Amino acid sequence: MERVELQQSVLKENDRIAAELRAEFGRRGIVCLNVIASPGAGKTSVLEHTLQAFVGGRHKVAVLTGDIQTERDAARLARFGFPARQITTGGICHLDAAMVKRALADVSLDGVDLLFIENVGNLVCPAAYDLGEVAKVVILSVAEGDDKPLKYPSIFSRAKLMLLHKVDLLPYTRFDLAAAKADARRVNPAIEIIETSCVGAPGLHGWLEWVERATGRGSVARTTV
Ligand SMILES: Nc1nc2c(ncn2[C@@H]2O[C@H](COP(=O)(O)OP(=O)(O)O)[C@@H](O)[C@H]2O)c(=O)[nH]1
Ligand SMILES: [Mg+2]
Repeated sequence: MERVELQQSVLKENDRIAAELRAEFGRRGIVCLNVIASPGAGKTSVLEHTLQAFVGGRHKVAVLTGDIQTERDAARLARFGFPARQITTGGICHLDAAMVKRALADVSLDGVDLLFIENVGNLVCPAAYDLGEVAKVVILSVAEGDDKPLKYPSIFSRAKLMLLHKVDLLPYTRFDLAAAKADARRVNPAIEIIETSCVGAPGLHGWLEWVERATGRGSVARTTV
């Protein structure tokens, strides 16, 4: 089989399992968000703060976290009392729907209404794999450079939301916020954009409100900054 044909058939099988997952999430009333970013952009940190914000609240959250090696992120995320499960891909640079399905076999989804999936740190491969999510969320930290939306258009064109993260670091970088937003909108005119920081202002309020809207209405209202 030609390489291209093989890739197409892998993606087709992935889409079939992702459709099963989406149907299952729909039946259970689970909003699934697939969080994608480079290594170190702040995926686990954002999810830690998010889980902390939901402790004792009306949502029952579960989280899957993908990494090539180590269970470290699951250990960080398990501290908040919600089910947290690591998927170790053993070298594969993205999560696929079959990995998510296998991991969920070990997680009780009873009552869960919000499922976060932290994808493997990578702006390229995870974009191609549907995991049954309601939305892909891309995190771009200001430490990475404002050229990323045009360099990695595939993930920015497929994401419903971009978090412009670590804005507390803006004074120490040459990151051009306006250019990054304009370029993200050039590849995806419908992308929503929220500025966030786990350290200083503006915190994660905008993101938490967005998540609330995603769960409350099952679809996500438009947010712009
Ligand atoms: N200054 C700053 N550092 C952050 C912020 N969010 C995360 N970090 C740091 O960025 C590093 C990578 O974060 P992590 O959540 O592990 O990133 P991941 O690899 O995308 O999961 C850690 O040292 C975090 O403390 C932020 O908003 N501002
Ligand atoms: Mg992480």
